[in-house]
Amino acid sequence: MPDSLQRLAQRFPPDFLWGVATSSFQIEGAAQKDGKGASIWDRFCRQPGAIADGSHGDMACDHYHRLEQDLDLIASLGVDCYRFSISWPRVQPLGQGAWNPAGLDFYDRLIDGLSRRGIRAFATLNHWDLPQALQDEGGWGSRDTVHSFVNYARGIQARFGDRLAGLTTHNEPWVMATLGHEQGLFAPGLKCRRLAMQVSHHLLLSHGLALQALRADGAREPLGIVLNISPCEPATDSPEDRAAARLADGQGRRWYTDPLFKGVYPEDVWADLGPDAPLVQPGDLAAIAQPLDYLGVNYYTRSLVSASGQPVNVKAAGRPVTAMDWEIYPPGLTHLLLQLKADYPGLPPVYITENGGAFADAVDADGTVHDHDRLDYLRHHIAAVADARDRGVPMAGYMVWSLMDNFEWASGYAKRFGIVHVDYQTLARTPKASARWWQAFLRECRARRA
Ligand code: PNW
Repeated sequence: MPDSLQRLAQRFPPDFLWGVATSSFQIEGAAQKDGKGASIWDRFCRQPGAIADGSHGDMACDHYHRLEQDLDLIASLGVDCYRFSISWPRVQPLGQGAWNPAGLDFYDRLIDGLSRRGIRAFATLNHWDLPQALQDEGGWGSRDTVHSFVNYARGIQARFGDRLAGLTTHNEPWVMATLGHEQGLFAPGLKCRRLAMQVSHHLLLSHGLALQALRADGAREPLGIVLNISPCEPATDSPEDRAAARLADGQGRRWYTDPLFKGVYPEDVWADLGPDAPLVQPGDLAAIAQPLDYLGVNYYTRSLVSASGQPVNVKAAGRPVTAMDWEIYPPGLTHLLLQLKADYPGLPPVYITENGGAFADAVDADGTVHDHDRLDYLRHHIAAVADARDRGVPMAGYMVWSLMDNFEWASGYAKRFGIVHVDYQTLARTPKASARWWQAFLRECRARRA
C-alpha cells in the first residue's frame, strides 16, 4: 500500500528540499529575441524528421515573456526550490566573447523573483542548448569548447553565484554524448561512436575544470553535476544477460561516476570501446575528480538488458509504462541509490533533480486535468526515495520533472510531463490533479517544520 500523504511526509526530515524543474530550451521560447544567439537545438529542430511533430522551440511555453506569472505559479505550489537552466546562447550569443545584457537581465529577474518568493534557485549551466557558433567550430568534440565552457561558468558565477543555492555544470552528459553524437536522435544529430566518447570526456573535463575555476574564484554556492542513471538489470538470469547488464551499467553509469568519484574510467568499458576510446591527456582524470558538493540524479525508469542486443519489450511483457513507453518501476530508484552508496563510500548529498512521467492526460470539458497516473507515479517514487534514505543514502532533496508541459525534445509537444497543463493555443497554464496533490503534500511537509 502506498503511504498516505501524512505518512509519506513524515518519512523525510524537515530540511529535505522539495522542488520542480524545467530547462531553458524546453520552456523559454523567444528564440530570436533580445540578442539571443542560435543554439544547436534551434538548428536541429529545422532538420526534416528530427522532431516527431515537426515542431521547434521558437515559442515553447513563452516563459521568457510570462516570467512573473510563472514565478507566481511556482510559488503557488509551495516548493522550497526551483531548478532551471541558463541558456548559454541567450547570455553569450557566440559562446565566447561578448555577453548579452538583455539575456543576463532575464536571469537576474528570474533569480530575484524566486528569492522574493522565498524559493531557492538551482541553476544548470548546460541543459543541452550549446551555442551553434561553438558547434560550427567542432562543438563538444573540440577541446576548445571545454575552455569556452569554463569561461562561461565563471561569468555566470560572477553575476549570479551569491544568489544561488546550487550551480550544476551539466545536465545528463550521457544524453548529450550518446543520443546527440552516436545515435543522432538529439542535437547536434551526429552518428559516430568515437566522437560521442570524446564528447563524454570533454563534458566531464569541462565539469572538473569549471569546478576548479569556480572554487578558485571563491565560489560559496554548492557545486554539482546531474546524471541520468538507470539501474541496469539482466532480462533473464542467464550468465550472458548478466554480463550484458554489467557492461550496460558501465556504459551508462560507471563511465561517468567512476571518473567523478575515483578519477578513473572503468576498465571493462574502456576495453570494450577498443579504437573508440577517447583521447585523454595527462592530468585530465585528476581534474575531473573534483569533490562534489552534491550529485543530481535524474530517474525515470530501469533498463532491462539482454545479451541479444535487442531492447526488451517491457510493454509486451505486460509491465506498466508511461506515454514514452518507459517502464514504471519505482523500486529501481531505490536500487540505483543503494548502488551509488555501495560503489562510492564518500557519496555527497544526493538530489533527485528529475523524476516524473509523460501520460495521456484526460482533460474534462471544464478544462480539469485528471492525471492520476502521474500522481501515483510521483507518490510511489517519493516513497522509493524514502526507502533509500532509510537505508543510509544521503538524500537531500527531490524535484519533479516538470513544472509544466513543455518541448519534449525529439518528441516535440506531444509528450506531456507537466504537473501544470499548457494549452499550446492560448498558452494558458492550468494546474493538474497532480499539482494539487503536490501542493497538499508540500503543505504537510511544511507543517512538520513549524
Ligand atoms: C531528461 N533517454 O531527458 C531531460 O533532462 C529532460 O530535459 C527531459 O525532458 C526529461 O528527461 C524527460 O525525457 C532524457 O532516452 C531524455 O534515456 C532521454 C533519455 C533520458 C533522459
